[in-house]
Amino acid sequence: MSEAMKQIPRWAAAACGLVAGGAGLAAAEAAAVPFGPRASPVQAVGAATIDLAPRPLKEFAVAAFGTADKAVLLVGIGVVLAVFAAALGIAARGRRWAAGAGAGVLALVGAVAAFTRPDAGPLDILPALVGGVVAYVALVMLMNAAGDAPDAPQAPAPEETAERRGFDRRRFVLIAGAAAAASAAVGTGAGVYSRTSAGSAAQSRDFALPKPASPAPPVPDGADLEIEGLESFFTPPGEFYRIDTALSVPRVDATTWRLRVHGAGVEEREYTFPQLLERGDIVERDVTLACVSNQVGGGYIGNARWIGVPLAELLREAGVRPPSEGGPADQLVSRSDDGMTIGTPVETVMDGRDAMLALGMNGRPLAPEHGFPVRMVVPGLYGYVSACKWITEIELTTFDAFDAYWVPRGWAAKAPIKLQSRIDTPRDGASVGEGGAGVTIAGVAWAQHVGVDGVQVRIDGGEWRDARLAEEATEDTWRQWVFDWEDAEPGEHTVSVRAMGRDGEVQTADEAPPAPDGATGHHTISVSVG
Ligand SMILES: Nc1nc2c(c(=O)[nH]1)N[C@H]1C(S)=C(S)[C@@H](COP(=O)(O)O)O[C@H]1N2
Ligand SMILES: [Mo]
Repeated sequence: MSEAMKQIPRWAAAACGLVAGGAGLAAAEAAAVPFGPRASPVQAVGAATIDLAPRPLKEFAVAAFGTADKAVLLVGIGVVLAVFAAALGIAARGRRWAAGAGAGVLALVGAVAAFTRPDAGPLDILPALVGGVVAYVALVMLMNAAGDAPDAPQAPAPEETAERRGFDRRRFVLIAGAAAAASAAVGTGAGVYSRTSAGSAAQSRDFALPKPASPAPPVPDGADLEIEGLESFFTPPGEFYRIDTALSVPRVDATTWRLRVHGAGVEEREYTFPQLLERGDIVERDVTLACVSNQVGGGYIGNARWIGVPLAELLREAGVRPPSEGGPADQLVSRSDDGMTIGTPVETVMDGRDAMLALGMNGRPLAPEHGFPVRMVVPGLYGYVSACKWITEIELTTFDAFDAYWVPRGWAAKAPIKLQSRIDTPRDGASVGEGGAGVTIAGVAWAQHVGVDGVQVRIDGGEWRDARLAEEATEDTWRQWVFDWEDAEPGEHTVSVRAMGRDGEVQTADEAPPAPDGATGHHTISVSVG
């Protein structure tokens, strides 16, 4: 008696595993619907992977995949899951206990990931458990239906059993196909439902932004040079970079949202969203946000018009004094709906700059991915030490007493934005200036809350030559510049840029990576002049 007569072919067993894994996944997604997208075991495992990943891996992911890093992670989890499920199907031939053990492992991984999320409740383990049970039951039923003999692989099966159980390829493909289709329908339905109806019911973004008591200073005409290939002064909303650890965008209900302010030297307060909207001290400001992970020449920087509550005012109301006035707290820790923690110096937030609790961006309520309903914005500090999205809590504490999320992961606790400049046009590697005409080189420079006073360009390591600066909007925004390269000779050239801060700093040539507190070096491109 051959193995094949009591066990189905390996490919069919692998297919059973895949289909059963898919059924478990679909069931888990459906079971997660009442808890919101974050309770999905896949999301939880992804989020846990992000938190556990060592810094070099995260840097690699951001550098290699940019904002698609999360999609790549989810696909990776899917591939691992598929390989595991297929192997499980093969292992379960004639050994149903293996099906149970494998499904149990998957359920456990999902449940542990869900339960250890900072925003998790005990019920969040349910979807993973449901998924595990469904995967097990589906695998056993599929293999039985396919004619695999359970639990008797060693002893040769009697003749008639083998005949009765003979593997029918056509019937198997039909059954497995139907099961796969049903899982796909349930899984897709659950995903669509939690992203649309459930998600949008929980938050309404159609409210009117308040009129600012203090409008943004007008942007001078000459602030935007309007040169082709040069990023516009205001980053187009759809192009504003997005960086966060949230695998699915938190959907926060503004009607039940609260901001709790508490900690050392504070009279504890709670604010509702309408209370913030109705305040009389709303400000509107243009601020250029930058990410510490931005490489020299990179695009994790954007300029927007923000409207919100002046943070220093709100803190003073609650009795907060900065350390320079004897306040006991030197660190403001903001917490978000998804558990992120961000630490900001209290002194910086209260030194007179336009730190705010932003309610709107570019004349509209915040988009969900940019922190709806409320986020922090502090001119001059990298996002990971200032720009908490989906903020729900502000705690006054000390840098000694608490490390925010990124600090134990190797990033600096304090991180002012570094003086930087970027060449936007021409692009690195471009062929330019055909026919001996001059070449327009243009870009942006930034030194938030200091101001940019000069930009210089250097061709082929020669003399630094002054670029022409666009009008300055404010010292909290980036500044465009242009250099007319009239004496461009045909051939290959390198072009570098550096900026000068209003405080006299000259942008360093020393190259440093983004970690631990921001990249330095000159943005340098190669061009070929025709
Ligand atoms: N809740 C939360 N807020 C966050 C982050 C995050 O991961 N979670 N990332 C920070 C980082 S690193 C940056 S650079 C900015 C980016 O803001 P944006 O996505 O709106 O451009 O948000 C900050 N706020
Ligand atoms: Mo960032």
